[in-house]
Amino acid sequence: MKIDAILLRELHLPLMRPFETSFGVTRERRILLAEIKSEGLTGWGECTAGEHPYYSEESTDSAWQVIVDELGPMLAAELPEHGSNCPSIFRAVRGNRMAKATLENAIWDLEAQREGVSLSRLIGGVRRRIPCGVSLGIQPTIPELLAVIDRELAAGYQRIKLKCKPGWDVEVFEKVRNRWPAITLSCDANSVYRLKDADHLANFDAFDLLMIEQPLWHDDFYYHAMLQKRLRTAICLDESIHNRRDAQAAIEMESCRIINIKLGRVGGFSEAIAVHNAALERNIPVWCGGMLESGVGRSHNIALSTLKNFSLPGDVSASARYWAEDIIEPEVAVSSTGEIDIPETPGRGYKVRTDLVERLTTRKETIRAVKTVSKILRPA
Ligand code: OSB
Ligand code: MG
Repeated sequence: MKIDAILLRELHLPLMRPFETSFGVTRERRILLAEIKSEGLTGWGECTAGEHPYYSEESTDSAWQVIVDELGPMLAAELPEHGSNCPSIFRAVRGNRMAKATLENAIWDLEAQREGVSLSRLIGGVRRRIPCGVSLGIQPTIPELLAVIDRELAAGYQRIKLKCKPGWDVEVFEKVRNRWPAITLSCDANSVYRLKDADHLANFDAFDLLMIEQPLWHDDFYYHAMLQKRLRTAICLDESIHNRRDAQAAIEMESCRIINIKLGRVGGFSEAIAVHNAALERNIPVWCGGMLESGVGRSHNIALSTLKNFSLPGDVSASARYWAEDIIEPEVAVSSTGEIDIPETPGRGYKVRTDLVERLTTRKETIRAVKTVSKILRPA
């Protein structure tokens, strides 16, 4: 396909509620959207980098620079036939996976539209609906958390994940389990504990958690393997897994029994599918993580979640949990049984509300093979 233009934009979207993790609080997202035009079609991608390089080394600003100066021009100079051509087009650039995924996922969207199939079908998805969970940030008080859980369970969500940190863990799990002995419950530490906390982490075993996500260092397999030997609860890796080799190594070392797959963290659909397949071959279940995406990134997550081995509920939930108004239509809705129906229309299956996107845009840049044209619309 001939790339006619790549348009990169930044949008500011306030979250319905602040989202607190062990690494900080997010109140507003700065979202980058890539719009790739080819032969009359438009493919969309979203960058999942955070506003600060806290979850990973990337940030909104680092991704902007790498896309505008490096990846965009590389892609615009090529004639990719498939989304799967992107990793080799971007090979000269090390890391910067979220920046790469922004463009690669838009090419997959374009490819699905050109083939007249849904993105789910294009990647070999087998599910017509996917099970959904929610990720609940650290709350000011335990009663407030219990009220939030009450609401999410009433909405139908199949799994509750609690962000945790020292001082917001065992006591919280105890109160939640006392109130709901049978719900599927998990936790996510975002790398806040150390191996010296192993005895403390072993206390989590009392609460029958489905998993504990990324308890130790963001770049570690070895100490997670040591920790896993001391826990009955399954460890799930998120931050540590960047590609298929990481997944293979972590599984062989028994660093985890479950893997969270995020499109941005692994660099796009090609590698996400490779990680999925590596886990499937070794009987390790996977689920789709979230990065507080707008509807564009969410629609990619929904398609990814239809692959066979996505057997656990993901952090893929309804638009209305995040945004007063999402930038897609229809918005992502979750049924009373906690499921999302997979759209069957060509591409991602959700239209982008281009007027709204245009109104929310704070900067945009058109990237061509040779030169770029920059426009600052209004100060951030
Ligand atoms: O670790 O899964 C995580 C959000 C930002 C950064 C990291 C994580 C998260 C979430 C949110 O847990 C999941 C969602 O999008 O609802
Ligand atoms: Mg996580």
